[in-house]
Amino acid sequence: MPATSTGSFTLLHRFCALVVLLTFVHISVSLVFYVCSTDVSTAFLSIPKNPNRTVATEQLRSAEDHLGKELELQQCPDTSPLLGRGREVCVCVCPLTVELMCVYVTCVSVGPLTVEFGVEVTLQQVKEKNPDVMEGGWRPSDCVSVQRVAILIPFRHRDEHLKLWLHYMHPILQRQQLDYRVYIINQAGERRFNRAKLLNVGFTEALKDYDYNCFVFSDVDIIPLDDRNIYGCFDQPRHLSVSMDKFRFRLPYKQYFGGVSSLSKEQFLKINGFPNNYWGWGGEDDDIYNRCVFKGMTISRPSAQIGRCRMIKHKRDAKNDANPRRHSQITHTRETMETDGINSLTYKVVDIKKLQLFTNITVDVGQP
Ligand code: UDH
Ligand code: MN
Repeated sequence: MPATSTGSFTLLHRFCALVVLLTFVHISVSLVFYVCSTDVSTAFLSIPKNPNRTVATEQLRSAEDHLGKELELQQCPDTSPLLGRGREVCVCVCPLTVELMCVYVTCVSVGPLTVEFGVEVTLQQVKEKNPDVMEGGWRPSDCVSVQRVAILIPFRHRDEHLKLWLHYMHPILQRQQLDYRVYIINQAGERRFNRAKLLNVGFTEALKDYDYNCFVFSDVDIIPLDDRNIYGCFDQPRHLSVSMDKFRFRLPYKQYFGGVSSLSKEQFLKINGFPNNYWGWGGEDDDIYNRCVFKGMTISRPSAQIGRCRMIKHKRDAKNDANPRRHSQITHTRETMETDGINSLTYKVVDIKKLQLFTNITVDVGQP
């Protein structure tokens, strides 16, 4: 080959290599810009794990019949894409603010949900802010939630706390894409309070309304600080209020199961529900913990970070003094759980009111 044609071939070869290199750089830069302009947490973390699974509930079937057309909604994603936003922020880092040098992405946590208890809220305001909440709850309209949750709150004379609870919780529960309803189980009269028995009543009464497969048991004064703390059910009974301000964001003791917990219908029935014989404050949560362990289950918990929550500061209520029998009672759970529980529950419903933000069940649970 003549020397001149070898020279032009080398030149052409170099030119082509340069074009390929420039193309590669162009694609890489475009890719980086694309990633940076996307909400990274949404793009990478929220992809449904089960996009092809579909479920048709009875409600959907009747809607189908009614409309006379095929209607099939997908199951909601395992992880709601609406959670955790505003806290985990991913930004593109461009050294010397030169955009072309924008080479890596960093994610920073910008703090928990703001939960303040000094605020004045009215039920009217909560209704206006949650127009889609009806009959005490909500369900997603664009997917079918596998979690059909009854949220049960033992209650008496805590109206101020209830307003705050509804104000903070309705938006969170909707973002969690739960099919849920809230039940306030209000103890009638002024006799000694019985938290666990009220929750047994809530379980029984809620099941008359709907085919719930999950039950969340929550004190009226506890609010989570992270919406990724799912108010649903898991493979094992779940303790949700694991990291409370009142206990300096730690578990007070390893077996602690108080505050907010959840059990599937199956798990609840396996332990014969909750004890009915803990009158006054304390011990019933330890008894429920014992029941779970004696039936071969373990306690599932969110991380200390996700499980952060706050309790409204308050004094001990009237007729809810510490139960002096509690220490002795929890040593006998193994025997008592078989005969004291959902299988021995008796009560009298005084009144049921189906309101927009919750269902109120007033009940006479008797006395010790
Ligand atoms: N509850 C009521 N009304 C009552 C008693 C209890 O609604 O009269 C419900 C309510 O949902 C409450 C839950 O039962 O959140 C548990 O009761 P609690 O809040 O009294 O329990 P806690 O573990 O006990 O918060 C703290 C005792 C107060 C000690 C004060 C010391 N500073
Ligand atoms: Mn409390």
